Amino acid sequence: MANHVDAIVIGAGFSGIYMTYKLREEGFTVKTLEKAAGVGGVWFLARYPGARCDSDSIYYNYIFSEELYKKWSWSSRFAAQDEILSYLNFVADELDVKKEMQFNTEVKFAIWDEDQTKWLVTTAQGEVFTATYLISGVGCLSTSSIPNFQGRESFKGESYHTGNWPHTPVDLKGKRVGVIGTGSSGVQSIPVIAEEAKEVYVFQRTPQYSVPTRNRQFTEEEIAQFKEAFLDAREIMLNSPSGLPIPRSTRSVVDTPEEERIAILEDAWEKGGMILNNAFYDIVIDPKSNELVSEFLRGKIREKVKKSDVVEHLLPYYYYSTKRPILDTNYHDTYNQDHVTLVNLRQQPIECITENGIQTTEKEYPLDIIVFATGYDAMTGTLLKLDIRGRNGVSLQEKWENGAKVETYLGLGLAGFPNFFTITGPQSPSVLTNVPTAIEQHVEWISDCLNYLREHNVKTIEPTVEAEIQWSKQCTEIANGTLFTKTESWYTGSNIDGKSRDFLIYLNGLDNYRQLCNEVAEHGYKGYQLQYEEIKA
Ligand code: NA7
Repeated sequence: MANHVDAIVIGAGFSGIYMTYKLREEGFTVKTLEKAAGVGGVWFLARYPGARCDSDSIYYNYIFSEELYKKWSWSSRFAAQDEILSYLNFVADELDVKKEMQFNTEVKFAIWDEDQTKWLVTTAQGEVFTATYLISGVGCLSTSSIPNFQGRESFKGESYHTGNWPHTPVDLKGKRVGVIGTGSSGVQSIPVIAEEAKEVYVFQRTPQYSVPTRNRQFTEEEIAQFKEAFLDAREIMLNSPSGLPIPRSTRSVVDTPEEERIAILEDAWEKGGMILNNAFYDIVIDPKSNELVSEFLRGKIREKVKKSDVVEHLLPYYYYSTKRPILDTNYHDTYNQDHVTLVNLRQQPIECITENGIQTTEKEYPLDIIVFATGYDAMTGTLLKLDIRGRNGVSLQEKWENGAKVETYLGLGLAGFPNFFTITGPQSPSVLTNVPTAIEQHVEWISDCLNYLREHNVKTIEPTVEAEIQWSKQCTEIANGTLFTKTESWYTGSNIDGKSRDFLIYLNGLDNYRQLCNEVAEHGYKGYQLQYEEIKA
């Protein structure tokens, strides 16, 4: 049948590229549908000034192929967006997967056809595809969010969201730029915007902890060393909780004598990157431990910010690391510059956006450009937008009660949605790991699963309701034993007005998770129900 394939993959980011390749190599026919004009996923879209990855670049890549790894060389410790996008294009070309991909193609509906046991996928352009399997590679942070500020449409200047930045340069020279939001995107972009703009106004709702990236260019010798050490590093990454070559810490903050604790924190601070938040095991478990680390980081902000009337507004009070840990280059130092103004929205909330700029309860800030660094409808936003309908026409919105009751099995599958898989779906380790490593684990597990189904003449696979309930309960219980659930963040969904609060990340580490997934497969897909083909005599 025309337009029928074994598997449709939605999205051509890190997940979609590898999933497409893996299935094609296993002899399945694949069609990958991507809304954007090229590969890259979030790295295609989030081109804001200063956009950079927060995992060391030598680990922020595919590790399934030694040959592929050794063909690419990162220029610096933390790669900028354009280099990551070049890398993803390089991989897609090396693996020759673009021929399976259709760009500028937005999936609108995916409906399970009970009689024909296949998915009917309709695009915004009106094309219809059918597939035995449907695989989501839409990522956890792909639906950008702009809060519903009154009067937004009336603004006469330019406005951009960091997650959907124009592909042509934005001229900031001589402009008055307002940035709303101080998450990773705001913290990365503000110092770079301040280098060009005439005036910068940062509209901050929550002050942030931040650790320096200590970004630097690699030498030829270092690059050769990384390639030499690849196999060892991969082994540790595959068996670590974070997917990075950082072993599980056994050190408690409170139980470490003060002098030693400070020395560890200072060392992590000097090294930069994600070392500090992984230095102790109880930072996000024990409030006392958390406070000691939080205070250490507040001390660093006090040292950096020279303006005494500004620094007090920049001191964070939430539990460190319960919002996504932030890495920066000169973020807090930026507030020492006279053309940079901090607006504390806790004291003067935004009332509305006017045709000239931003009106708070205290005054109007005239602006030429507004940058919305206001984040994403994370974890579930994109999936819920897709309109996926499983058995009996039940939509994902209905199943998840519009996000109020999100349940999955392993973050990989959904009861009532046969032959549907979610790469880094809700309730998998996803964003609390080095995401490419988590993606590889899911892609390989899904590919093995499809092979098993083919070999065993299985027509459909889907989780049982019981397995889903148990898994969701387990994820919630683990999360409730931490401080994550006590903070307003995109991890909990509280960044989106009206979104239900839920913590949708499996927190026991990628190493334990990998083992659980392997056990499920080894036991003939325990927790799933399988429907077999009728074998004709
Ligand atoms: P984040 O981390 O969700 O940050 C969004 C920021 O926008 C954050 O400072 C929010 O303040 C602020 N925000 C959101 N809504 C509002 C309203 N209504 N008013 C004022 N300020 C608001 O998104 P990012 O893009 O920075 O980072 C997301 C991930 O992308 C990042 O972790 C990387 O993995 C890549 P709040 O803290 O909620 O008070």
